[in-house]
Amino acid sequence: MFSKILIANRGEIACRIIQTAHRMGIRCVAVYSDADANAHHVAMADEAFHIGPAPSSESYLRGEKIIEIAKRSGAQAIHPGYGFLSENTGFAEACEANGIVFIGPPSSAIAAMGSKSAAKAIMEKAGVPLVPGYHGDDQAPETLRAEAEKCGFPLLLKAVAGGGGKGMRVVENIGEFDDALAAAKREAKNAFGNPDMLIERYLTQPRHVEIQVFCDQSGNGVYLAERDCSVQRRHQKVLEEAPAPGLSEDTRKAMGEAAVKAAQAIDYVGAGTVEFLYDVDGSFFFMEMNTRLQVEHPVTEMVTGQDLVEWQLKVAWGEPLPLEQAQVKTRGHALEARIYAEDPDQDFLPATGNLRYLSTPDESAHVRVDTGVIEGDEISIHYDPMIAKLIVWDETRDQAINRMVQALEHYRIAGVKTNIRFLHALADSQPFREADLTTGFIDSHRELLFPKSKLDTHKALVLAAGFVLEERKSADSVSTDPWSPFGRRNSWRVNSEYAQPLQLQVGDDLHELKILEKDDHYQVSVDSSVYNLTAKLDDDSLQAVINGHRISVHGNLHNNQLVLFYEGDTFQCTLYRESYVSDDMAPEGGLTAPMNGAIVAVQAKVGDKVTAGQTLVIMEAMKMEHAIKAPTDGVVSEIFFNEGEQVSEGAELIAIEIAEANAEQSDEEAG
Ligand code: MV4
Repeated sequence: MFSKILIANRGEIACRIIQTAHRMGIRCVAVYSDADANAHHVAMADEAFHIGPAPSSESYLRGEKIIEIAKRSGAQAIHPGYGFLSENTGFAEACEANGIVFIGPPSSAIAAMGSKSAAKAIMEKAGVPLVPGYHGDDQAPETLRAEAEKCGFPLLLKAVAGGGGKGMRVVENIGEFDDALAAAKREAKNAFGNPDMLIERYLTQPRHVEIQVFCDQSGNGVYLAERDCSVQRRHQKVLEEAPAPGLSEDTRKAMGEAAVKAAQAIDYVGAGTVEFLYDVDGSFFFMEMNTRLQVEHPVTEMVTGQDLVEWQLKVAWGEPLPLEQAQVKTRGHALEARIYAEDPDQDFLPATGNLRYLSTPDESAHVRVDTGVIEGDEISIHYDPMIAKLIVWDETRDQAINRMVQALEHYRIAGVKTNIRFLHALADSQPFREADLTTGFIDSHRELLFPKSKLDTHKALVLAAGFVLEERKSADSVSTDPWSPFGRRNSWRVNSEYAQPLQLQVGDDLHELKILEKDDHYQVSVDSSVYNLTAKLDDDSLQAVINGHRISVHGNLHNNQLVLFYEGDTFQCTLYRESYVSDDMAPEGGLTAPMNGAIVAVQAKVGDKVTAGQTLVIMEAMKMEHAIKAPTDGVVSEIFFNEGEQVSEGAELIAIEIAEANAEQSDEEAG
């Protein structure tokens, strides 16, 4: 077996490969860009080499540099993961030429699947079912038109050089054909530099079912069950599962055998995936073959009990396949959800930012988390916005869905927008539970997938108040720093005579809460409603009872931003608190800091005329902003602190000459 390999990738897949390699006693060399110097895959590897700036084209796509590092470090093989160099014939060839094993198929097999029409010709010869249509070289418009009529409508024009859903056009009838063909050719020429088209009968409600295949270097091949990846959005997979619901044993076997034939037709070696369109009537047709380990391979691992990276390493080393076809068994059902940094409410715009709070579900025989990030990591613009893959397993599909729903509720992220809520709604939806799967799933069920919040606003606000009050209490009791704002109890302490104001902003709405502390509970008023609240915070977990209803939420308070997590949903608000400078605290004509804290903003300058109640200074203390307001009308005569400075409770912030004095003074001057 190899003793040292290089992983030419980053993120979760690099980590996943290192994990198996280490379990097998193989040393791992990582490579990293500027953006990944502190990445988890680098920390996990036995050694790592810097390869360039953040953009992939200057780092993870630099094949020659990576091969040079493999040689320099003594790595005998390169695992390309998925994406980047994984399906690059030139890179596979360069590895071969430099005496380094490319952990993947021979470059000729990658090349054979590069063109759609060539791939179809190979598959046709091997007896793999194809969607009826035309994939010939004669691209004369008359020929294509005649083939279209033979094929029937609706039909699909596909760019020979296209892939992943790019360069496709549906044609409903012969009257549309000539214009559609001309437009499709123009698009294909622009996008791929090749205008050639193939014609296929258009399946209106297909499912995406793919077969995991494996071949060794002696030409043996097996299939490891199938995956249903029908739930996609713009040709991006969202949820994947194994096995495919409702597939008959006969179809499974026929599809598996067709996939192995497809792989053997191109002298395949290693892990590959043959994608099929599966039609409602049980028929299936070759779509394309992916010549790499795929993102969704874990669902296959969960149902077969096999480690596909281990298989890849064994096959690349020259060992035979670990199992024969008859020994490949599946058990139960697995689902994978891809957790992305994106905003479902803004048409899934990719999101960036710092993962300032990250809490993942506990891993077990039922729950697996494949990720390459930890709390505090940055999700940057440079790479794929996938944060993690959440994989669950159980005996039945229904139980697996319950596991997924629960695990998504235990996946909590603050600092970066994610699709977790969307995934939760999707997995928990009736049509998904009923396995009503087609490639149009997300578009057909939009109304279910963007649900209303599970918490009503009042309840959420009361929970937010409970979280803030309890967090402050625990901070009080642990603080030993005399300068810590939490060490000073008097200014924030809620007491029975004094209704503590708390301002929470949710979106554009500012809510004013009043909190009274009673012997064993709080009374929280929101608008004209009053709620009895008891709350107990343990780390990030809040147990609250609101008017006799016990609710458990998790939360994260960062500066004055609070995020609460509840049943897969998040609730966000910003905390503000009015200062309560009372007459006895404020020296005559001036105002003082009500607590230890920092000056965030000074909103007046010397000589300004101010009116009572006008905000003059904003302080930040105890993770909240406090508006310090003028106690009287007057003129600012002196400002004692600048923005950014720390002040102690009681320190004078601003001196104000009160209005009457000012008026007298002017009179004198005038007189
Ligand atoms: C099709 C099809 C219907 N009929 N071919 C999209 C990606 C590309 N690899 C093939 N695709 C399709 N080919 C025929 N003859 C529908 C799709 C398709 C699709 C396929 C799999 C998963 C999601 C999809 C979403 C839209 C369209």
